[in-house]
Order: sequence, then structure tokens, then C-alpha cells
Amino acid sequence: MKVYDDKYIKNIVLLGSVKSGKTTLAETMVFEAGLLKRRGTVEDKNTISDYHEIEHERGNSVYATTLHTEWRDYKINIIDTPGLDDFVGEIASSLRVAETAVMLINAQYGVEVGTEVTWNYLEQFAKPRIFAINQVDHPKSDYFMAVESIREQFGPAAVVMQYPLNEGEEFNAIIDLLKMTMYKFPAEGGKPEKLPIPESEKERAAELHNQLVEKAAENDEELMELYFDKGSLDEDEMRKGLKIGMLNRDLYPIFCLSAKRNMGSGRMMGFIDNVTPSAVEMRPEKAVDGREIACDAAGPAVLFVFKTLMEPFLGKITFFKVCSGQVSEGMDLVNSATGDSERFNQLFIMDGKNRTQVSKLSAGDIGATLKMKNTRTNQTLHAKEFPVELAPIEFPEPRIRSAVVPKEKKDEEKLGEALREIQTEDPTLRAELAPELKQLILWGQGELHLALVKWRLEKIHNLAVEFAEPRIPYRETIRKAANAMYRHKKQSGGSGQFAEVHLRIEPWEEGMAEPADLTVRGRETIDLPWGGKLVFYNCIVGGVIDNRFLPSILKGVMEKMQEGPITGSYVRDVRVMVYDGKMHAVDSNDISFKIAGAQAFKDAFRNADPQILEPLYEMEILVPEELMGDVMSDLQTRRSMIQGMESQGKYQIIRAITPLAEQYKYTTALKSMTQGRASFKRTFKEYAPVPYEVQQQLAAAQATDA
Ligand SMILES: Nc1nc2c(ncn2[C@@H]2O[C@H](COP(=O)(O)OP(=O)(O)OP(=O)(O)O)[C@@H](O)[C@H]2O)c(=O)[nH]1
Ligand SMILES: [Mg+2]
Repeated sequence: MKVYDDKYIKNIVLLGSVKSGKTTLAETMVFEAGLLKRRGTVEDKNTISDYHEIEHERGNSVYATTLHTEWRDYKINIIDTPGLDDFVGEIASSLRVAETAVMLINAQYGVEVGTEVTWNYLEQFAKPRIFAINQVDHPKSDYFMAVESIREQFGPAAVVMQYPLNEGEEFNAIIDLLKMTMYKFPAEGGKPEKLPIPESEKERAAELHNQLVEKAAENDEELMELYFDKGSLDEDEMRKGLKIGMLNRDLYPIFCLSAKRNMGSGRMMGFIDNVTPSAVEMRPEKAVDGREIACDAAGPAVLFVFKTLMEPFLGKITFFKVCSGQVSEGMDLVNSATGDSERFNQLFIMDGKNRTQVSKLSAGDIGATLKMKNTRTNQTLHAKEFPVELAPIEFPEPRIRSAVVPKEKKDEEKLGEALREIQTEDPTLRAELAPELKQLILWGQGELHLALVKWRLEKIHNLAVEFAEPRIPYRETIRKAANAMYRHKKQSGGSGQFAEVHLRIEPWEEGMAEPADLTVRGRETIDLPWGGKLVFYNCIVGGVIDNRFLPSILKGVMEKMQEGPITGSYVRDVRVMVYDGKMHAVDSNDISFKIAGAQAFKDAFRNADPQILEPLYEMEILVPEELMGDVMSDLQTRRSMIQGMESQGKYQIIRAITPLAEQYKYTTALKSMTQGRASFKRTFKEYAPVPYEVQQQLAAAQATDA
């Protein structure tokens, strides 16, 4: 395999909504370059990119896949990402290492929902971008509608580079506004014939050409002057202006494609070669300590690990970008997070599941290695003498949760281990054992995301599991004050047990006054790990209980705080005043006071008008205008409080506060309500009292459980 100089390597990421044609385009780009004899299709389940069984089962990409093509003197590394926003982690990590994003837009629909998440990452990582309007051969294709939708959503920086001729089923030519040429394709696609622009199109082409020239000139003073002098720019001058504009992210060229018929990909690859920036031309990488790491093959070796994947038979594959220096076979680099040395026994270029072994990879390139045990996604590997940690990717928080149970109880431990491993591959996933819920909870981005985890557990880890409805982490508190006393007394042979505790409990709130009618001799404020507070007062007078027993009473109280008397949930926001009691010179001990404290607390709690609290989440739902009504009425059935609405282009953003208990499988419900055209995110807001009926139901359910 030819070794490419860093200036001749371009890394692109294909982004875009589900079924816009990313995988088909990737395949076409490799085929068109002559690196593939037969072009695979998504339908035939034989593309380079969608090589996982689950991708064949679903007909969607699920993983981001790296592959490469070679066009003229350049190597173009392509990362084909899944369009489903369940796999946003794959999108973010791919974007992090590519220089240019190619955003595919389906010519039938224009900009679809979900792009704003991707867009935020593009902005965060400051990446140049190209739009590619694909499927212009589709009978329902509407190219200029799609152009308008891009402009509406992303502003005037988007500028038309090309447009289709005979759009729809008859599509066979592209008018290119940079070259002012018509590319006419043979019926089977591939290499076009270059022809003059037909008379009928001249006027429109000239007008769009001028817009493009102006846009290219805008980015550079010298070009601006040239443009004023000559009234135009030549091709090279335009390329220069386009490149500066793209690097400043003030210009997004729009291309036109039929990936399926192999029409237009060659021209776009030519543009990627000649105009889109290479890693050398990009802003240097930022290190956590603020240093800048320039892409320089002669610099110290610095690699960023953007992805790891466990494959059956192969084991773990570690994907990285060489950000500086070179990596060669047999080299040792240090992991900045662990301080451990990692050896590169073999180096590969990955094209889907195919590996090509190489001896060396240089700055600006993307590669992979095997058997790297202790390195995870988002970590930096560096030369020993050049310690550095590159800015990691901030992955989005999980949006949904489910309980996961092994079909066989004996697999519990194995399941925990497998999930730990899957989490190291996928930072958008979280698994935690929730002791209060007595469930293993899996957090992810959507039901499909979790379905993929299940699939991996079954196929790769040989573990049969089931998903179950996760319990809700309720809390308990009280609404009024109550007193209770408890005497613990036991006479069983030898020494007995004796303790008597009188206490009062009250609802606690920030800034409340100290108890007025009691003598406060000590106070301990405990920030509860599950949220809220417990304030514990020693109000004992006359030494009726020794100071040394107070910690035992608190222990007893804490025990009950961890298992609330109504539903067994955690208790929060109460204060407890121990104000009286009795002890016995011989029989009193720690355990007796703990028991008495716990029981007194429990009795008082029951009389203090207990209240169950539930977690509320702030939801933000992006939905096409015409579907807003359906989504709103569904929200109302979920005990939501609508906070407001705001329009964004053709979309509405609905903000609502909804109890977690009403959100089980919401992503699926939303998908089916909107045919997948809406997206949502949510963040925890607060705990709030459940309505009376819900409290009755929960208390009754607990009573039958017990
Ligand atoms: N008519 C037409 N169909 C296309 C074109 N490109 C892709 N398709 C079809 O669109 C469907 C989806 O194509 P994919 O390449 O899987 O799309 P994708 O963007 O990778 O989809 P996800 O991986 O699910 O996000 C397939 O049936 C393709 O054959 C095109 O240019 N024209
Ligand atoms: Mg795909």
C-alpha cells in the first residue's frame, strides 16, 4: 500500500439522517476509484461499511465504519456513520478525527430532524463541512427545495456548487458552477463526459456561478480586490477562496449526487482532494493543559483513540488518529490516562472488516491496532518523552434507561463484567447496579441503542438477557412534625438490652430556624448521597442519654432513611431532634440505642404525613410543526406540564416537565407518533410530590409486596 504524505491525506466523515445514502456513497467512492470490482448495495447486505450482522438484520448502519479510497494522488479516509441518533456516540467520535464533514441531505425531504445535534458537535470541534444532496435520481427529488431547507436551517454560508439536470428518474447530468461545465453520465454512472453548459441552462448557471464567486471572494482581501478589478475569479482563485471560507466555517459548498447510480461522487472526491483542508491545514489539536499540538509528521508521536470495538474472533480493535509524529510496528507509546506503556504489535488500515497491514502511519492518518488491553475510547497515547493529553470528546448524557436481567441467575456476575467491557467501548452507555431499586439499570441513547447492547451480550458474550421496566427511584419525605418514643428492652439470660429514645421529626427546608422549644446541644447536617438533607439534633437535657449513644441513634435513623417506611425508597429532607430518653447503667449499649432510634424514627415518620416524591425531568422535544398536536396530547397523558413552545424553521421545540415514571419507552413512542421525524433530550430537574392517587397506588403496591 502506498504511503501518503500528510498533505495528501484527507479524512472525511459522512453524516446525515437515516437512509440518506451514506453507506451507499461510501461504497460508490471506493468503487469509483477502482478499489472494488463489484459495488455492494445495502439491499444485498454486501457493502464494505455495513458488515455487521445486526446491520444486515436492521438495514441500517449501527456502527461508524472506517474505510478509505484513493482519488488521484490523495488518500481519502472515510468514516461512514449511522444516521440513527441512538448512535450519537459513534457520530461524535468520528467527527472528532475527521477534518471535513460531508452532510448528506435526502433530496426528497431536505434537512431532516436530528441534524442540530450533529451540528453542535461540528461547531464544538470547529470542523469545515460540505453538503451533499443525494438521491436526485429519485422521482420525488426536489433539489432546490433541499437547498432552501439547508439555508433556512444553517444560514447563508451554504452556497450551491452544483445542480442536477433532468432531476428525478431521468437524472443524468450535473451542472458544475466552479468549472462551469456540464458532467453528463452514461446510464450505468461512473466517468462523465465533460460538455459545455446547454443554452437553456446558461442564464441560471451564470447567476449561480456569480453567487459562488462572490462567496469565494468574500473570505480574503486579496481575492476581493481581484474580484472587483476583474469582475470575476479564475478556478484556482475560487478554490483558494473556497478553502479559506471552509476553514473559517463561513462557507459550506452544496454538491449534488446520486450515490446509487454512481453519478457525482468523482467530482466531489476531486473537490475533497483539491479544496477541503488536510489535517496539516487545520487548527492544531488542543491539549487539556492548553498546549497546541500541530499535525506534523516530524513531531513527537501523539495519537488519539476515537473508537474501540470488540469483534468475535479478533478481539478488541483500537482505532486511532495520528495527530502528530508517526507510529510504526513494534513501537511503545504511553497512555496518558493510565501511565501504562502500550505496544503496537501490528498496524492496520481498516476497510470495514478487511484489514491491510502497514508498517507505519503518519500524522494526519487514521489506523487501527489489535490487542491493546488497557486503552479506551477518548484516551491519548504519546511518545514517552512527550507527555500530553488531548482534549477528550464530551459525550452526551444517556436519555433512557431500562432494567436488564440475565435469563439465568447464575449469569449475574458475568453480566456485570460484560457490561463493564461494553461501556469501555461506548461512552454514551452507562450500567449501574441500583441497590435501592434492586435492579441492574442500563442507561443509553434510545431503545435501539439498548437493543444493540442486548444483541452484543447475546452474540459476543454468550449471555441471554431480558429487559424489564426499570423501577422508579422514588423518595420519601414528611409534611408535618410528629413525635415518637420507643423503648427497646430485652432480658435474655446474662446482660440485657435497654434503650429508650424520644424524638421529634420535622420537614427540613433550607434556611429554617433552629427548633425554638428545645435546647440544642449538638447538630449534625448530613448531605445525603441520594439528594436532600438530614439534620440530626442532640437536644438531650440532664444527661438522660449519654453523648456516646447519640451516634448509635443516628445510625438507627439512617438505616430507616435508606429504606423509607412507605415504599422502601430513600428518605430526604427531614430533621430529627432527640430530646429525651432513658438508659440503664448495665444493659444499655450501642445496638440497643440503634434499634430504639430506628423504631422511634419509623413510628414518628408514619405520623408525620409522609409524602412520596418522584423525579421530574425537563424534556425538550423537536417536532415538525404539523405533528405538534399529537406530541402535545400524548404529553398530557403523561402528567406533563408544558412549559412553552418555540418555533425553529419548520420545527417546533416543545418544553415540558414530565415525571420519569411516565417516560418508559418514550423514544419508541415518539418515533411511532412522528415516523421518526422528532427528537428529544431530557435532563433531571427535581424531586416533587406525587399526586394523591399515585401515592395511594404506590403505598398499596408496597403493602402487597411486603
Ligand atoms: N434512489 C436512490 N436511492 C438511494 C441513493 N442512495 C442510497 N439510496 C437508497 O437509500 C437507502 C438507504 O441507503 P443507505 O446507504 O443505507 O443510507 P444510510 O444513510 O447509510 O442509512 P443509515 O445507515 O441507516 O443511516 C437504500 O435503499 C439505498 O439503496 C440514491 O442516490 N438514489
Ligand atoms: Mg448507513
